[in-house]
Amino acid sequence: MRPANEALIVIDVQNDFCPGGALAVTDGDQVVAPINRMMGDFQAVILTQDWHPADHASFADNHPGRAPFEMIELAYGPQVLWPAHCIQGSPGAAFHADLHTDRADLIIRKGFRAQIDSYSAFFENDQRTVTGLDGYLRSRGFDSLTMVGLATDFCVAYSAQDAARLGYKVRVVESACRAIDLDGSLAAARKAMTDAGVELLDQ
Ligand code: VGL
Ligand code: ZN
Repeated sequence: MRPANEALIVIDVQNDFCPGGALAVTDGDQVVAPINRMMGDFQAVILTQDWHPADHASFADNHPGRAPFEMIELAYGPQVLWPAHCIQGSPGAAFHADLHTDRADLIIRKGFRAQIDSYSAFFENDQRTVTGLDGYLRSRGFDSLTMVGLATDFCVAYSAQDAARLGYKVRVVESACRAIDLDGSLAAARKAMTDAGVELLDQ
């Protein structure tokens, strides 16, 4: 068992990011078994859940004439347009059925404001709006975080970098993550995480 200052943060292991989902990550479902095993080693488990309203500004459908994976400019800067995914209350937004969600102390939802996307579990994409996770973790005394889940190069990478900037010791276990890998985004995310002081581990 790992010490009491360490928490496992499980990012977005939801149906829409798994094979057959609206924004399927290749082999996304392969993270479930290793994550379930890792849960047994940690005293605290926190899940994040991407949770968008249907009119979310990150959905290509809400920008006539635009297609998924194009870039647009929103009030806070550049934003990738995604296929509609993880719509609040939909089956795609539910956790993968085999994920041991009963182990979670906290489920934190993100991306619920129509005008702001939120890759990170700490700050939305405007880099100012907080989710509240930092306060929760600090008040429970966690200073060391292990991150796993989907997708390596978006929500995991943004969460890991924000956590490192906030002063946490951060590890990402890559064997329990899978990437979208859009135009080299995985290589860029790995470099950005390493530069931010995040430790990348195989297992
Ligand atoms: C994610 C794109 C859009 C993720 C969420 O979980 O990595 N990526 N929404
Ligand atoms: Zn999303």
